[in-house]
Amino acid sequence: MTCDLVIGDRAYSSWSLRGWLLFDAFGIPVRTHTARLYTDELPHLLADGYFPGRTAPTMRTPDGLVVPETIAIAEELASRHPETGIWPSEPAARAIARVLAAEMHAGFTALRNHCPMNLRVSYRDCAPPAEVLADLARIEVLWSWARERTGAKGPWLCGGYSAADAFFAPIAARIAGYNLPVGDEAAAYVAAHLAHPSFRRWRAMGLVDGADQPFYRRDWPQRPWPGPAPLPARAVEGTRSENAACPYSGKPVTHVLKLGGRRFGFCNPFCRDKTVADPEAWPKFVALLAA
Ligand SMILES: N[C@@H](CCC(=O)N[C@@H](CS)C(=O)NCC(=O)O)C(=O)O
Repeated sequence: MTCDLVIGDRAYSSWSLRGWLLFDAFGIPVRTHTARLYTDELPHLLADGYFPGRTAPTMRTPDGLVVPETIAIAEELASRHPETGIWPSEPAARAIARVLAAEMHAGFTALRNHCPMNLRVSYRDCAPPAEVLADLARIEVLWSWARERTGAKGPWLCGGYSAADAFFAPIAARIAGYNLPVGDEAAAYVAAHLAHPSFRRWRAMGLVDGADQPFYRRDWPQRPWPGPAPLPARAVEGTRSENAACPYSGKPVTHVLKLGGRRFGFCNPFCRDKTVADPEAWPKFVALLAA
């Protein structure tokens, strides 16, 4: 029994990223349906069984309940899958994680408007105005407060990875993508997000699932993406590969990549290309590589 989740372009839709992380980072299976933003794809998709959803993400549960609004998706998934730790089990940490997610859901519009999420580039300098710096300062206050109050020792805000972290993943992506000025503690938190396996998988898909959206283009000077460098894979012609079956579906190979002189095959171009974008993000491909 698997939920459906309507999402927008992975490179740009920050709310879709949050919604999807609430599944992938907690091991909950999901079937995604992608609609390209700034087209009529989203209303069309949502008209087909997702009433009253209007935005991405919108979830439909296996029993047919439609849940739009990311904060509601978090609550509903946490109720249905309490064992996954979407919210921390310790009461104070849980309350704090909820405060963080709620403030993120409601706020930081200056930062969100000046720096729309774009996982395809990183800018050296985006000339952040005072309102953006004020949003950043508030975010750092919340992050430090959460760590101090919950006694979090690891990379995440309230102990283990929780919905609070899923909600702030797109902010971490913006800090990385726009080189926004933050202190050491926040910078380490951003680095943890960029290295998180689910985030890497989402970004790898976002790098290859459609053309660039002109709305997000900025003329600021660019720099390399500051996250983990991907292994140097590239797409190649032909179907010759050392594996006969796609590592993801088990179907026959139709598309191939080359990595370290070896050829690996997949059953469709998207799965090949998302693997080229970040080979180490995909456990089944890593297993194939190690074989
Ligand atoms: N408050 C909503 C915001 C969702 C949202 O604004 N999603 C954007 C994509 S990131 C969207 O669907 N935009 C298309 C539209 O509004 O028509 C949530 O928490 O899920």
